[in-house]
Amino acid sequence: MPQSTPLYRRPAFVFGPPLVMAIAGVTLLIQAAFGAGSLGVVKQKLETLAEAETPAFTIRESDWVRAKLTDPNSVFVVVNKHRQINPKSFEPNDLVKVQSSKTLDNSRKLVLSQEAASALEEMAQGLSAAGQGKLFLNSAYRSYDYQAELFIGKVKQYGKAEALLKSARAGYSEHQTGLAADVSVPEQGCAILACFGNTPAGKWIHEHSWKYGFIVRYLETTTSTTGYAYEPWHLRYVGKEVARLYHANGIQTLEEFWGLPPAPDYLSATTESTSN
Ligand code: DAL
Ligand code: ZN
Repeated sequence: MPQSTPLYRRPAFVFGPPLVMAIAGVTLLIQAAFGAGSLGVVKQKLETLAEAETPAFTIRESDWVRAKLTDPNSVFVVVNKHRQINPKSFEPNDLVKVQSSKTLDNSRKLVLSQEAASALEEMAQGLSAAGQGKLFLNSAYRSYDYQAELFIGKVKQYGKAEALLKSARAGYSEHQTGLAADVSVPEQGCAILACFGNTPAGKWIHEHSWKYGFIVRYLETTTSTTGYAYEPWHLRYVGKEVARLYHANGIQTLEEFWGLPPAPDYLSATTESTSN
């Protein structure tokens, strides 16, 4: 009887067929997914998909959302030199003290609207985790009367023309909504100065604050739209969805985002006895 010999197969015979089938399967899947055979077309389809990930901000077409642009209780509210807060003496009803922590110094005991406060605390953690130091909260919610005092002080200090570039009149400051925060990182210097934008922390805030729902509201390039000089320290909480779309579409002002007219100057009817 012929002796049976042990069955020996070369690895190519053992692994070859499943490998070929797997490659064929993946190719078929790609073809099914993209409806094309050539790699060039697949690449083109992938590029188109990547482009589509820059989301269109159709949110601004929604009547429900647009109605909120004048609502000071909404994170969508737009306040500028044409858009006084209504009512002008508005006070948010959900102000909370921003929590001091290892990553955030709120020794001034300032308050913000609840959602903005939590977002700022979260951002301070992100900033510190990125090795950018401890966030200091310089200014947050400001009442109508306090804003009036600040504006008068700026006029005395700089003259009216310069004051108008630096400070809002009472009733026209985002700070009155409880959604704006002025921040610094004292160990890096330039607190509440334009050079803050060139510090590592200022750059980090410019690049990452959107992830927490903030925008840097007054850029170097946007004075002709907002009427204010560069303020790399002034963050406006707009909510994570708007901030994400704002960032993804390279938007520079809320006016542009919402399709509103530029507001470089107050309208001529604006007369505020407390803040002229
Ligand atoms: N400094 C900003 C413009 C404000 O006063 O609200
Ligand atoms: Zn500010």
